[in-house]
Amino acid sequence: MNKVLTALIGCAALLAGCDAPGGTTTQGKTAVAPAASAAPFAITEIATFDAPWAMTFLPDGRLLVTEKPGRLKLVEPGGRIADITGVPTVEYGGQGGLGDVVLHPDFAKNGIIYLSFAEKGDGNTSGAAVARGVLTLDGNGGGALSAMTVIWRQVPKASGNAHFGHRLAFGHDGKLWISSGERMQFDPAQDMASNLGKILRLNDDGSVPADNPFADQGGVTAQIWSLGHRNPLGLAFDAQGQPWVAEMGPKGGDELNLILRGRNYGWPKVSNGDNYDGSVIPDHDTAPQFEAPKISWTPVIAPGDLIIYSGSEFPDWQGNALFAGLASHSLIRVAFSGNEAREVARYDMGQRIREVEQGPAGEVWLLEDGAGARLLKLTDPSRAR
Ligand SMILES: [Ca+2]
Ligand SMILES: [Ca+2]
Repeated sequence: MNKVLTALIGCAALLAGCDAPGGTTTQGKTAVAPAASAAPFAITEIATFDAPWAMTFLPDGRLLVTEKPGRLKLVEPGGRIADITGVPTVEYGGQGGLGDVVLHPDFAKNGIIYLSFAEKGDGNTSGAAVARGVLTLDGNGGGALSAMTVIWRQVPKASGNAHFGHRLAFGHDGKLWISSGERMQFDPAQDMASNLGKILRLNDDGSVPADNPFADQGGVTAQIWSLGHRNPLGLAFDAQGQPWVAEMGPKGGDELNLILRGRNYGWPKVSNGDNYDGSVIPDHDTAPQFEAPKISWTPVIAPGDLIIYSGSEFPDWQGNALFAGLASHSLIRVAFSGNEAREVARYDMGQRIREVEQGPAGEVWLLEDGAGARLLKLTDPSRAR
């Protein structure tokens, strides 16, 4: 369709100023939603999908897009869509289904890709799993997966269909990092015999690196890099290789966390939000033994994804974090000063935003959420092309 929707809003039309530092601070910890910032980008609609969850770029500039019901799509930059066959069977429902897709760091040589998904267990249980296999493109615009093998599973599986997490990213260390949600079970996030509510670090084949903080304890404990997480849906590495995680809070208290080796981030013992039934969860400042978020948001932004931008299309954004905002219908930009972070812009996208990705030329790509969700490309309208 390639309809260009120029989304430039004159700064003068905004009472609250353009790109102003957002998030006035309340009680020294809670960022309040700032006024929407003027969007410095043009928006091009590329294609639409049924409940897309994630995307990643191939070296040739094409995109892989997952759809939660269990489909993997190959997308040309112009919008043509074809199917990739051989996707594992997924348990679709609620927040569960096909999740993330990432490439092996040596994909150009080995063709290996990774998928995360909700997997059915005994009775009415399910759990996140990660499989890897080889993607073969067929020359007709489509392709197939082969030798798909599950290399990781959540332990234990749980009932319900919430808080899988299951965001994947390769670190600068060449390791596969997985964000594992606590399945809305709360206490497993503090249980070292479970890998729920944790950030995990694995070798590319799913084995445990010998230098993990709890490697000598064996079992799933050895997979753990950090604990005390709720539903971490964004996972990205900064230029120094440090992992950052965006985490859905309960009623209030969405978090941006700098992930440090072996640390405990406190869920469900502390949160700057509270339970949905109104019962109080002590705030982070009452329990300094737990790592506090670098930003917490109340009202929530509902972060679905996170990247750290390094492109040339938007030079002013280099080194910034970009968040896909679900309930906030926004793209949120966060700037760093050392290891401190603050929201600097919030762009109203008018829809739930599920996923954000940086394109090959530094353009920013977004996936909306749900039925009929659009794939959008954001570019700088002032640049000649
Ligand atoms: Ca992605
Ligand atoms: Ca609280």
